[in-house]
Amino acid sequence: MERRKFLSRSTLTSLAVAMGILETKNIMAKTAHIIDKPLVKPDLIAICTWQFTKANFTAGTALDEGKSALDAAILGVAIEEENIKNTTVGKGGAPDREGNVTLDACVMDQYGNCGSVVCVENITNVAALAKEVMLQTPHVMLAAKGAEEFAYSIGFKKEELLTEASKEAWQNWLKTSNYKPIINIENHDTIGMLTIDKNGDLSGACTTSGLSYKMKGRVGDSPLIGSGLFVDNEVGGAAATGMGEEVIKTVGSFLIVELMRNGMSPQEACEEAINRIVKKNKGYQNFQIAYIAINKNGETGAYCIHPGFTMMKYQNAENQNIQVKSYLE
Ligand code: SD4
Repeated sequence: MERRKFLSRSTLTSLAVAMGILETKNIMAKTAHIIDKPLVKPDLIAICTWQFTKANFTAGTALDEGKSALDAAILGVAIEEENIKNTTVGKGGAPDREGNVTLDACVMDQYGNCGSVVCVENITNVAALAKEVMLQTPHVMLAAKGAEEFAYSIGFKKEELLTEASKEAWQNWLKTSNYKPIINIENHDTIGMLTIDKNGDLSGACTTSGLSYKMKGRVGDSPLIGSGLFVDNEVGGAAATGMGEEVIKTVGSFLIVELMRNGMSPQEACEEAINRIVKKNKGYQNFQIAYIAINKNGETGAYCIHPGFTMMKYQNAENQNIQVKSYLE
C-alpha cells in the first residue's frame, strides 16, 4: 500500500518534472526566433503613433538612404517638433497652467544607450537634445534649466515655443482654469517612433509637450525610458501615447518588450499591456492610452483603450496609416 502510494507519488513527480521541462522547452522554442538572430533580415521599417504621415515618411526615407535607426527616428520626430500646428509636441505645444511650454523627450539605440530631457523650455528639437545627452554626458537624463544650458553650450538655439495661437488658447482656458487631469481622447498627439535600419538594428524616439495646462514641473511618461519608450535590440521596441501617469504606473513600454521576449507577438503584447491598465484602473473610460510595438523580425502591433487611434507604418516605400483596434468599441 505504502509502496503503491510512493510509486504513484513519484510517477506524478516525474510527470510534473517532465511537464516542466516540456514547458520550458516550449517557451524556449517560442522565444528562440526572437532572442537569436531574426529568421529573415527584416525590411527597413518606421512606425509611429498617430497619423504623422510626413514624420514617418521622413524617417522611412532616411532609413532607405542608409541612415541609422536612431538618426532616422530623430529626423522623423523633428517634423512634429517643428510643426506649430501640433499642440502637443515641440514648438506650438500647449503650455502649463502658468503659460510655460515645457517639453519632454527621450531616445534609445540598439546598444541599449539612452538619453532623456525633461521639462525643457526654449528648445524645439528636444529628441535631438536627448541624443546629445546620451552621447556627450555621463548621464541619461537632464532636467529643466540644466538641460537648457547644456543645449546652448553645444549650439542649440533659443526659441520662443509659445505661439500666438497657443497663447490665445491658454488665455481662453485661464478664464475658467478648469483643469481636469483627463486628456481629450481625440487630441493627444505625442509622437513615439520605432525604426529598423539596414543592419536590422532597432532604435526609437519619443517627444511631447505633455498634457495641456499641466501643473508647473509635471513630467509624463514620454521622456521616461521604459514607460514612454523602450528598445531592446535582441527583442523589439515599444512606445506609448496618452495619459502618461497611467503608462508610468505599469512601465508600459518595458512591459511590452518583456512580453515579446517571452514569446508574445507585438500585437499580443500591446493588448496585454492595455489590459493590465484597464484591470488596475476603474477610471479607464476617462483616458486614452495607446501603444505601438515592433519586434526584431519586423512584425508590428498596436492597441489602445478608446477607438480613434491610428499608427503609421513605412515599409518598402509605402507609408500607410493603420486603424488600431481598441479595448472599448
Ligand atoms: C504625457 N504621454 O505627457 C504624454 C501625453 C500625450 O500627446 O501623449 N500627449 O503624459
